[in-house]
Amino acid sequence: MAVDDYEELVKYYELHETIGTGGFAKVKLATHLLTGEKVAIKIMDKDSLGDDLPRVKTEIDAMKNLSHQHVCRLYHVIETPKKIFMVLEYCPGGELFDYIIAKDRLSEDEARVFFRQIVSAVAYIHSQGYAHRDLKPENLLIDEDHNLKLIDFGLCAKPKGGLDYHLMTCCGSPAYAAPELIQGKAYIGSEADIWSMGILMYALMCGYLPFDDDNVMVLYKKIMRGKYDIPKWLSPGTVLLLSQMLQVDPKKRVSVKHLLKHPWLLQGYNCPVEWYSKCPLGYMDEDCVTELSVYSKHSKHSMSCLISEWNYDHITATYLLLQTKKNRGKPVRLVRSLAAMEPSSFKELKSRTNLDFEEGSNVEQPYVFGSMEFSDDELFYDDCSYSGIEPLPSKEYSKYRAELNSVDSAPTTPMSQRSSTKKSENKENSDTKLSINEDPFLHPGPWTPVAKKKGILTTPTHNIPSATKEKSCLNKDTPTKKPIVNNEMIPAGISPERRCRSVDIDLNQVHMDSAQKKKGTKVFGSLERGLDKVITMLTPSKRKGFARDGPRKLRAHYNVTMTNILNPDHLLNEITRVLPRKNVDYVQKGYTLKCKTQSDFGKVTMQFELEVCQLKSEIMGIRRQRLKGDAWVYKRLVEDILSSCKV
Ligand code: H91
Repeated sequence: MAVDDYEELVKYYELHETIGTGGFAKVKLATHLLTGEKVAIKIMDKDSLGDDLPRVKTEIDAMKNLSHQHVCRLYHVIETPKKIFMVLEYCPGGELFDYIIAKDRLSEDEARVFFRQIVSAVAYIHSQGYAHRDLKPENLLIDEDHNLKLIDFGLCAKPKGGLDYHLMTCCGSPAYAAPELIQGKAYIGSEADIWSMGILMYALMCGYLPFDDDNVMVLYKKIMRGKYDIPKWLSPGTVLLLSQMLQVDPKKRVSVKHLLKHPWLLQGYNCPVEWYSKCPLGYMDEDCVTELSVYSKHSKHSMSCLISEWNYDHITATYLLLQTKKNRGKPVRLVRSLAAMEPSSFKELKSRTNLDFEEGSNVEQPYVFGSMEFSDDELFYDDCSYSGIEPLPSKEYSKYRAELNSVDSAPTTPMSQRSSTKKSENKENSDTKLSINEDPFLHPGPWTPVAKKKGILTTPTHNIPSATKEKSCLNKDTPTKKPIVNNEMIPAGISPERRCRSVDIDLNQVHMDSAQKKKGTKVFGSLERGLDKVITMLTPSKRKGFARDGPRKLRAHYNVTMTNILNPDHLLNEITRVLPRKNVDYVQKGYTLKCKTQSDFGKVTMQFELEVCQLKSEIMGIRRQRLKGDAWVYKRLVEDILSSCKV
């Protein structure tokens, strides 16, 4: 990892382990330093993106325009000469796909809870003029409240003339593709999404796909015929709804508008699906603005001007994460400790862990800066600059906050009109000194000017001699464009490589009812059926049971299969005996087997991990995680491997 590329990122986030890969991206767990909130960071390497670059641009543009309770939220976009980082809402429950297969299939009632959320998200994105075009359970994540969040907008489309205009590009996953799409006909994006939702609903309630085949041509024929099995456990109401969504003729397909109040979706609820956004774009929460202004010693008016630029920079991220905190009932406070901003070496001296964020042990600690040296560049700024914007100590803070609330009547709510399309207006209203892209939350230590290397997402458009301007490959028609400073300041002395160090948080630390530890025969669902616990993050300091030489101690999770083998080495040997027979290559790292399959041409078709772990009462388990490849093919392969093991 080139430290340089991560320099900007680690100013604001502490990076943890990789939690997944999605095609051309790697996704890491991280902690936002100022709020202590967990985020997922999608990391893309520009050189490797090649033809996928437009997809990234599409995704970023779409996500900047979407804000909905069932759409994964984009907080921050960072572009460096080599990398693009997207800081996203973290969903600890992982993919809906894994959840379905762990349970075999969902009951009608549970499927309805999820399906209402899917309809809500899709109706919302359609209302914003977008078609998703890749709806599938792998693209729906489960958040900490067990709610769904739609991800992966790389294939979405926003037809210029509106969503009723025809599209031509055939995209998405074949098994979820509508008949008109695979025939290469012009199609309406929203109608194609309804078909995919039909496939999704079938997968939720059956645990397999209605149209499936290893041979894509055979699969396409099945889709075009539109005939699928109806298992006996589906209720007549479910069968009816499926048939309305899986209509080969798109004109006969049910519309989203009808879905919102479809009798199947209303059962047990007496209200239509709420599709409107509960967190509209541009909304500004007064408490959050106040906290940000107090913290950075800006007036509330200046702060709201800065926020309302919605540049998806650190200001946007800090505001949105603070709002997330508030929505979860946590205190609307930014971390007032050195640890959030200081060089990581200092942080280690205090041996601070992530637990501090969660348990708030030093969240409220006052932080007083010692004497600071300022570089010449610092003198360039005044009231709205870096100088004197360190967080106030607690006592002063309360006083300042009270004063601010009584004198500053800057409009902070409601801001529903201040959507991204209104940005220019807001910009005009803002204090000109603030229109430069400084980060008012950063440590005002000895500052070092850093020339923006290759600003292709947020191209600096002023203050730079035109000859030296470099063009962003992503910002051609990004709605938000504002002039930003090209000599952005960063605190000197930060050691990014330290912040990048993974703390190896365990994603599989979940609780399990002992009653649920029944032994079954199915590899995925049955053993763990009923386990729908939210993942509990454990910090390194909590991981006392971690034995270096033995398998990791994990709690049961729907990604962990239990075995009746007591010896971890026997279990490991058994798996490594079976893997070559299934044409799976693997590399062993402790008790983790990093597995991959390859096509005849050497292309990696699937990547996943199998890890022998210790569950409660000496029971050995196998944690599985898909990193790359088709989810259903992975399901079959891992089922095959694990059922071939004598466990
Ligand atoms: N699939 C399509 O594996 C294969 C936990 C986890 C937690 C996440 C938040 C956001 C995203 C992924 C998360 C995640 C790709 C996210 C959002 C967008 C996006 C991408 C990822 C995988 C990649 C890793 C994902 C799940 C989907 C985990 N992931 N574990 N929070 O485009 Cl918008 Cl690629």
